[in-house]
Amino acid sequence: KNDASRTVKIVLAPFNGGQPHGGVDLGPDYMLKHGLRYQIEDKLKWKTEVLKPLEGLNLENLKKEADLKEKITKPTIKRADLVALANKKIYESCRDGINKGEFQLTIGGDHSIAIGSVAGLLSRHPNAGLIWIDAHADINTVNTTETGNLHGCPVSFLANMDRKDWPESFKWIPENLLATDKIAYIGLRDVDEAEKKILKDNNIKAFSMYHIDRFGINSVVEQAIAHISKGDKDCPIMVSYDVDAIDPEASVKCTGTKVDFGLNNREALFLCERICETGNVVALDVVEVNPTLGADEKEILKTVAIGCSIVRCSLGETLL
Ligand code: 4U7
Ligand code: MN
Ligand code: MN
Ligand code: MN
Repeated sequence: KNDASRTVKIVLAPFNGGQPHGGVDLGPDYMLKHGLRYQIEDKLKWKTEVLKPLEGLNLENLKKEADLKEKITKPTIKRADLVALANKKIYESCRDGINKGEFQLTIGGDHSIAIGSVAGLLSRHPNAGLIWIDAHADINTVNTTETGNLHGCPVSFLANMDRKDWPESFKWIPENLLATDKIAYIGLRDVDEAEKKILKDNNIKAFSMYHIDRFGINSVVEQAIAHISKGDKDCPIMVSYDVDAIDPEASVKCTGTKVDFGLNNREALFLCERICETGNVVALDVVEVNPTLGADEKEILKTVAIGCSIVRCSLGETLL
């Protein structure tokens, strides 16, 4: 439970190496400049502390070096060692830098950073369930990815899929971290064929936009919570929120892999409110905010603002 300490540890993960675009590393800066910390402290009365696990890494240099090398070697997954290194740092921060009862908020960065944040959370709460809110399933393995972009693969690493084919640099990820029956997806609408097979073969609970239209967002989130909690009313919950789950026309134009016909703004925030209402949310990622992909200030502001709203609603702002 989010107990009396009411402290949010904000883990900054300004990382863009899991996908091709620059700019997604500016997500944390923009959200903080939008007043996120003030909103959490003054409006919601939580204490905040900031952790910077990637400080001291020269990410842009390391990326250039990796890209130069990979021009020749053409590996099937891109910048693997860099993604592994950054995530190991995020993992260690989330594992060691956060105390019992404190809320883990990780701000990306591209979605590959969830390898570190979720692994860190699970090292402190091994029975936690994971709700993955996204247009995409992000469960490609090192063998199925067509793009080679590791932000499309984090769930496969967390669930230990195809481990024998992982680069050595990822082997710090604990083996029995996340069971596939502790995952529930919400918002899916762009899933690769190979990913569909993985979801099916592993019987993974996945609610697409179809299910939201069919049953309504309330029923979907209820089913997702029930599925990952497995009858434990105190089961810790982690939410990994990719803003591309939200409809581009509704608010999220500044993200690297936009997909039409997503969650509307109320559905997007209702999810956070309902999950918060359980009293069991222990961690949240907000990822894939890319302020450089906006056509104008207004588009940037809309995406950044809903990113901040996701955080506040997850901390209970709108619950009476
Ligand atoms: B995101 C994709 F092929 N599936 O693997 C891939 F469509 O974190 C997209 O959800 C991944 O934004 C999107 O590259 C990753 C593609
Ligand atoms: Mn996505
Ligand atoms: Mn994602
Ligand atoms: Mn995306």
